[in-house]
Amino acid sequence: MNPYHKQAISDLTILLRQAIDALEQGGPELVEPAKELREMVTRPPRVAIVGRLKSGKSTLVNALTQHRIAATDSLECTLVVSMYLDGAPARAEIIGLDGESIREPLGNGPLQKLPRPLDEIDYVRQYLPNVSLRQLSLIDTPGTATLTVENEERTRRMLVDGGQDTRRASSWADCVVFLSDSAPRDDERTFLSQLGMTPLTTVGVLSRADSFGAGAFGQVDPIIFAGEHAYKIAEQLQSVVETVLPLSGLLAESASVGRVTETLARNLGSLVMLDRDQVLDFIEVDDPGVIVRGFTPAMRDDLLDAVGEYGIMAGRGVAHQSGATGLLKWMREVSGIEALTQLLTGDIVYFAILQRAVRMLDALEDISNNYNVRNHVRWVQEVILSQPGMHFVLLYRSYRNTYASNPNSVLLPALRRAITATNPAEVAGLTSSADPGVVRAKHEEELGKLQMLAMTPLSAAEDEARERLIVAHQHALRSLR
Ligand SMILES: Nc1nc2c(ncn2[C@@H]2O[C@H](COP(=O)(O)OP(=O)(O)O)[C@@H](O)[C@H]2O)c(=O)[nH]1
Ligand SMILES: [Mg+2]
Repeated sequence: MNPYHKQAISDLTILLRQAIDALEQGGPELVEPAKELREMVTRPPRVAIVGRLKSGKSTLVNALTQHRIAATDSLECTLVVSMYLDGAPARAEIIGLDGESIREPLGNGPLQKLPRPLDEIDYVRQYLPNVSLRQLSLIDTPGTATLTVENEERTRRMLVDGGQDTRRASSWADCVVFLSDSAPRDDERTFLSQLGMTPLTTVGVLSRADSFGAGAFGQVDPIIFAGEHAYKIAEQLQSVVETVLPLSGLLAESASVGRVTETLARNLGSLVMLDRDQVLDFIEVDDPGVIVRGFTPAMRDDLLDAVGEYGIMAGRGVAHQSGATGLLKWMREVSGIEALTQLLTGDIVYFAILQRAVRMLDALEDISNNYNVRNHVRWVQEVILSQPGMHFVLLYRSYRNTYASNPNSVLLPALRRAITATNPAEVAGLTSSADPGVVRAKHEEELGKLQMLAMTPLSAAEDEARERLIVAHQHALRSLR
């Protein structure tokens, strides 16, 4: 992450905490909301993983945490919303719709059974001492837009309805990973737009890349093909995501959770001399020993479970040549998990922090509707909104609101630039090495355009965005002097 953004995160967190401390002073009714908000702004940012049933969400959770914590088979545990957080001892808290919480110790693997009937459960919180979760906690969802309406309902209850409920602020997601193994459908786009995110806080993933197109035995490498196709999906999702990355969650998970042993690599390597048709036969015949002497069906199933058809076809050469170490390295690289991890631990963390700061402003607005505490909350709002440290939060709020009101607004590129900029030149869309005179002229030009926009019909969100941008350019101009 950019060091400038790192500093901004810690400054902003202090500011928000001070506001929450002040909020709490307003009376006993504000103690609970303050507690929720405090938890929200101090915990690690949280990414929600969404997508259809079987798009590879839970597999990705395991790959990201390098631990088999999320169930991926057809257990009932895959049907609930699960939150994964850093914490010891490893345990699950099953939260009922009645608010009651049941605690279960967690062994080495995923939660096996639910202590209550599925329809009585709100969500599950799972704690695990885990370095990745310390940076970014996760919400795994049972799926959207599937044939199973209940899954969709559970997911929506957490992310859409729950996302509007201030009493659940500490459970809110700050950014989203959207998995899809084909072109996204209209209902998925609608669902994504209801999450209140922006392209800066939403990452698209073309999942199951290893079986994309014609798969492991087709003419072209499925992962490379998926990489090319990802651009098309990114175009279709233009107002929702900025990038779509191809990912083989299966290869990533197996490489991350210790499934690749020397024995497995040796078995895989022993297939190196087969041609394409023989590999197909090897996968399909009852007894693979007739193709490769000594190979049992159990050994083959183990290989298929760990690396899939693509891993067998494309990974056997690597396994033969460089053993388990080389195979692991190859799996991490081709799976796409390194690129995704880099993205999720990069600047998106900063945008997630801006997102949640905006959500805190939303929450304050919501709480201020309570007549008894209105004056106190209004005062807190006024104080926080007047802080110079809120500049980027307010820009981001304009960006989010402008997206919601008009996803094609001409103001969006400028807003994005102003939010992501780390120096005055970038606010104007130039690089930091640009000549100060040129930078100044560009700012003047942008200001002129913004002034002209006042003559055209704008939505309320765009109107506010226009004003914020004027402030941003003026601010940048001043700091050039
Ligand atoms: N070939 C292949 N299979 C995958 C991949 N990701 C997940 N799967 C398999 O698809 C099934 C469903 O995955 P899961 O992560 O549970 O999907 P979820 O319903 O979205 O959580 C499991 O059997 C996984 O092993 C992938 O990238 N490639
Ligand atoms: Mg799942």
